[in-house]
Amino acid sequence: MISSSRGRKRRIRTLSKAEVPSRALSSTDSSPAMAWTDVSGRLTASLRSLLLVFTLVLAGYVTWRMTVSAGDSSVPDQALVSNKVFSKKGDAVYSIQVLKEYRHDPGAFTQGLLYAGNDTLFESTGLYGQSTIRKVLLQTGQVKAINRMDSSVFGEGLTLLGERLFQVTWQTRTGFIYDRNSLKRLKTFTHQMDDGWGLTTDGKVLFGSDGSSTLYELDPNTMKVSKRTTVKYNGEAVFNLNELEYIDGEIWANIWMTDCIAKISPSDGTVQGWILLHNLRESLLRAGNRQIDVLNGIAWDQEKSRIFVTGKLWPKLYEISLKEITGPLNGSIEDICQLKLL
Ligand SMILES: [Ca+2]
Repeated sequence: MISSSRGRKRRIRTLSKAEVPSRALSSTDSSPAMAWTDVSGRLTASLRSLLLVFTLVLAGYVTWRMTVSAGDSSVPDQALVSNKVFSKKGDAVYSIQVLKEYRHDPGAFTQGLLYAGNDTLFESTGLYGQSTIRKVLLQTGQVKAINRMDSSVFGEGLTLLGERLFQVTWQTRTGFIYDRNSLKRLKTFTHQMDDGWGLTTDGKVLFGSDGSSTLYELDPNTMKVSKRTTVKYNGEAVFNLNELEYIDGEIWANIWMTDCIAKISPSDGTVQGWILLHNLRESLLRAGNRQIDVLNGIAWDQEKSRIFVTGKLWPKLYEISLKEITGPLNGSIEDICQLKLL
C-alpha cells in the first residue's frame, strides 16, 4: 500500500557518490605528507596517490559501515532472542529459514501475489502508470504475460478463483476480474470495503483487507461483504492489514510497513502467531539494494506445501520455512513488529 506517506520509501542516509571523493580529496590538503613536496616531486606524487587511495578506501569503509548499521536499525534475526522474558499464552512466534531464492523483477511494486500451480505465479503491481497484472515463471522470474493497467489506476491485491483473477485498486472501491489465461479484463466491479489493499480466497469466498484492522469476507458473485471481523492481538486491534494469503485454514497477512506476517484465524480474527522476516530486507539492504521498499507478497503452493514471499521492488523472491522460536524474545511483539494497535 502506498499513500502520500505510504509512497515514501525509507531512505538511509549515506555519503553520496559526489560527497565521498570531495571529502577524501579535501582531507589530503592538510596532510603532513605535503611537507614531502620539497624533497622530490616524484616522491610527492606517489605519496599523494597513496594518500588519495587510502582516503578513498577509508571513505568507502565508512560508507559501508553506515550501510550495515542502518540495515541493523530494525531487529536482526539473531537478536530476536535475549534475556528479556516474553511469553504470553497462545503466542506462537516464528523465525524463517530461506530454502530457495528466485529472481524477482526489481521493478515490480508487488501488491498481490499467488501461486497457480506448475511453477507459475500471478502477481499484481502498483504505482500509477506502472500497475500491472502478470504471469510469472517461478524458476526464472520471467514475466510470461502482462496486462498493463490504465495509468489512472493503482493496482492492489489479487486472487485467483477458478479461471478468474480478482483484483482491487488503491483508494477506490473499484476492482477488476480477468481471465487467468489471457489476462484479459472481463469485468469491473465495486465493493464495500473502505479501500482496496489485499485479496485472497479459500476457494469459496474472498477475503479482503483495506489497510484497517478489518478482515472482510466477500461473495465472489456479488462482491458484497458477507462478514467483517476485527483482527486482534492480545485484545488489541491490529491495523495496516495488507497482502493476504489463505494457508491451511489461516489467513496470513503482511502488516504494512513491518517485517512481520500475522497468522490470523478467519473465524474470529485472532492473531494466532507471528512470523518475523526482518533478515530478508536487511540482507537485501546489506547487499546494496537501496531501492527496495517493504516486505509484501505471500503465495502458497498447497500441493507441495511451499511458502513464497517477496517485497515491493525486491530483486528476489524467497521460498521459506518457519521455525518456531521457543525462547524469550528481545522485546514484545508489539515492539519487534512496530505494530499500530488500538
Ligand atoms: Ca497472496
